[in-house]
Amino acid sequence: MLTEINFDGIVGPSHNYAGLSLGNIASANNAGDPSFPRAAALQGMAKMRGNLARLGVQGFLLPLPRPNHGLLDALALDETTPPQLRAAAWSASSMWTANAATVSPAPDTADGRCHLTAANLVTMLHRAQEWPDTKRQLEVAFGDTRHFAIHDAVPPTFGDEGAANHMRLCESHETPGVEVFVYGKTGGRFPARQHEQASRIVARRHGLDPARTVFIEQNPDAIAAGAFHNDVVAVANGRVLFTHDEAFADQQGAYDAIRAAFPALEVVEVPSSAVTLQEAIRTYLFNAQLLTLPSGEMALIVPEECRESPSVWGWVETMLAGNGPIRQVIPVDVRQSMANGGGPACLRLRVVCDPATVDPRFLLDEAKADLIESVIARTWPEQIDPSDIGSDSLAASVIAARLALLDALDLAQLG
Ligand code: SUG
Repeated sequence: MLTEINFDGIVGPSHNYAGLSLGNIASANNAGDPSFPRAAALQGMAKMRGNLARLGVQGFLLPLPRPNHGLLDALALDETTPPQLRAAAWSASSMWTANAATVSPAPDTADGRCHLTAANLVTMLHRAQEWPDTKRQLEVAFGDTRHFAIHDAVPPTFGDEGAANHMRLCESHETPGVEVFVYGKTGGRFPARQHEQASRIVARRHGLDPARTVFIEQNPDAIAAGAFHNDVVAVANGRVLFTHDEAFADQQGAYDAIRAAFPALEVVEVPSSAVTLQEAIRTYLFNAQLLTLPSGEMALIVPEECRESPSVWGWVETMLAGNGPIRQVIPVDVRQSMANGGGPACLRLRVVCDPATVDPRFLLDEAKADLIESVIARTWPEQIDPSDIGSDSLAASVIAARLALLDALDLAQLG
């Protein structure tokens, strides 16, 4: 039985606010603030527990090794080096697993396996270091080569940000779906992180049927407003595309192109007159997990920030009073991640597969959630101030914390 499993990134012990992501408004606004890694990781665990209870299945991926000594050496740091360069090697950004890889489920691919391409994330230094370690972890979690194929990242300079710019529409997970790749064009005030050719390379590698593959341009105004990934302004699940009306360069053209490949498409569009692009980006209404519950109803898992916004919550209440496909809206507290521009959807990688084919060490149950939380509570730093980045004592404690988690989960091989 193929089912969708959300693999959430466990927030790493070096989680901090270094302002590393140009074009990510939250990251810029919170640069230099103290961070709270333990609280951050526990917020992520609470979200996972909620979805485990709702869906009966939940996966996770582990933090990558930080500080990254290979990167620190390569940067030849000295006292003249800007602090952001050092901070890059300390970033816990692998928590946003929507950027770990692009995933094409088995029914969509030519060889009938689920294909994953690690995202190169080349636009940002702190993210470009992720993919070799990410790929190593994917090869363990999805190591059964009868069911999975794991690819290297797309070569530079074609920026690829993984599932954050990829949506899948389907009638059921057992049947072929339509995969939608959203890319940006350079030239605006902020970087366009997803290159069209990267998306096309991923689609070809995965053996997707061109008749069921759609390529769409992001709205340059959305990128300029802070939608550095398409999943900040749109999310899809089943037959439903939930989107802001300024998400795509040609909004109607985008709907027409998707509908040509997927006639059952249902669009839930939020007009700018109800929620401005700026408010959508501030609250991350669209960086939501759109879930199909066992009852068949759809639920939207949104950040708490949405409930506090009169315009966003007003739209939500009006939407719920109607008879659209989204029947529940559930706020969750992921404020520590949000302060770096990562909402509920950034924190998860969706993999449609048979859970029995996944390495069980990456699947969560209540007992394992207790275990992970106890390691986090015992070993994750409570607070990191920007001036701590680079200190030997902090390095020792974040390295030890991660290794304690790997040990507890019998995954020391990733050390
Ligand atoms: O790549 N933030 C991440 C947020 C990623 C969100 N993911 C999705 N939308 N799918 C990024 O910009 C901030 C790190 C810092 O500034 O310290 C950061 O990397």
